[in-house]
Amino acid sequence: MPYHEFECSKCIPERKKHAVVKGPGETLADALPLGYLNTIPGTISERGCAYCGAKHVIGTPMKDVIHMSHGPVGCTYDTWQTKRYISDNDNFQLKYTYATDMKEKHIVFGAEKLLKQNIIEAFKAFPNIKRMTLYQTCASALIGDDINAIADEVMEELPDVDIFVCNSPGFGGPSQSGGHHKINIAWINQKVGNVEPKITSDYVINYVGEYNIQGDQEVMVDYFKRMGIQVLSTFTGNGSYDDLRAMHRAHLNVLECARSAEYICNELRQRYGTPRLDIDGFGFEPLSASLRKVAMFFGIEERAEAIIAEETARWKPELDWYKERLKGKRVCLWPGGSKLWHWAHVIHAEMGVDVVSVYTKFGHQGDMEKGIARCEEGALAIDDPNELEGLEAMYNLKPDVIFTGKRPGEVAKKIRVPYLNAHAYHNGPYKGFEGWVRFARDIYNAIYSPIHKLAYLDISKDEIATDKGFETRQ
Ligand code: CFM
Repeated sequence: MPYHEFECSKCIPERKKHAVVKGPGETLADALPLGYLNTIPGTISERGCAYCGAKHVIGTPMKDVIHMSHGPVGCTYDTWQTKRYISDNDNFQLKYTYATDMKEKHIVFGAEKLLKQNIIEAFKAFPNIKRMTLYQTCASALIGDDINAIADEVMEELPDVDIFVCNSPGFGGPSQSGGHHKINIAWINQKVGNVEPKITSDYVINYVGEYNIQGDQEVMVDYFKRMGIQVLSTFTGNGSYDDLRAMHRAHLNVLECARSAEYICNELRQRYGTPRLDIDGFGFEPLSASLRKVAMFFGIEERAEAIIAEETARWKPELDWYKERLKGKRVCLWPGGSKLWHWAHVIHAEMGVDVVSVYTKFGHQGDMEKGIARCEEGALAIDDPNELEGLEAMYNLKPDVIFTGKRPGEVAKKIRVPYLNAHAYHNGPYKGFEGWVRFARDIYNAIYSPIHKLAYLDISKDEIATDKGFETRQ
């Protein structure tokens, strides 16, 4: 499997081993792109930082919590702008964002007083909310503010509140993935085991590594409920702080995104003996297999079969309608982490598209290994690409659509490549049987939308767009 050298990155020799082309009959052992390394200075990586991974990916989907960043106000920006992890409490966690707003003078004189004042002010402003997560940022970590001590002080003064402290400043890992790890471990160390839940079923799970993007969690929890399973907590989409303190009482951890949340599952297994079962909510076959696996664990197979039969009968004809029209379309599958392997094979098998490239911004080599194993021969696999590499790949591969985030997505639009939001989705949820059809519909609309014709229209000329292309106005 030859490494692929980008023309635009010839001047950055460190990039040489970060991309490969999947050759015919080659084994993954021949060459895997390097991965999960420190970002190379000068490549203008599009990764997030370890604070972002901890707070914006895993912390803030928790719904009944004030999420406070101790740092400059800009660090909270993502909360409002780019995330779509909705919740059934009127999206409290998405509506507000909190920062201590550190300035230069705090760097000189310290910001612990400022932090305490902010915490108390936030609890006063929202008297119904008694839980808080507190995040270290680069600025407050560098000056050595002791946020644990302040949290303890406040909890002593206000006995009805509970505060979780996350020490994952931006520089604390090669990418957001380092932050995932830190918050997983911090949560189990500080909070799990502190609350005793009410058990209402013989079958009790934690649903882990699921962030309720546009309602994914609600779709999946509905299946579990129909099977008679109690979902004790969701780590963390639409999840409740106190439910997540009771994770130790589940019989099984059902793990969706292994990239971001396998750490807590592994710890729960070690400390409490709870088994981990990896599942996949994307795609009819993987989802059916997942429901079967969960059911098999509890010996309730017939309940899973009933749901699979009902949902497949309802949604499969629609999926096939889209598959017919998407066959052979060329796709670049360019998400952040685990979606390259969650999606690569199943979109080919169930929607007929060909995956001509996979990339991951912060995945580990194991993620890349799975992604490459599941995409088409000849596909280009890239670790932590920069904008110019992405552009070069699109010019060479000429995809019909790319699945990626909104920043690279805007770049794609500029060269008239349709893009679909792989992170926050367009019209999600994408999980579940219905969700998978929604995904297919979004792909179909992205590729066939007449808007692309208009995008090519040069309004300085006297042209109109028609079904057959462009014609001169009469
Ligand atoms: Fe897991 Fe995620 Fe992902 Fe991820 Fe993410 Fe995300 Fe993603 Mo954006 S936890 S690794 S850090 S599936 S936020 S919900 S879409 S890059 S592929």
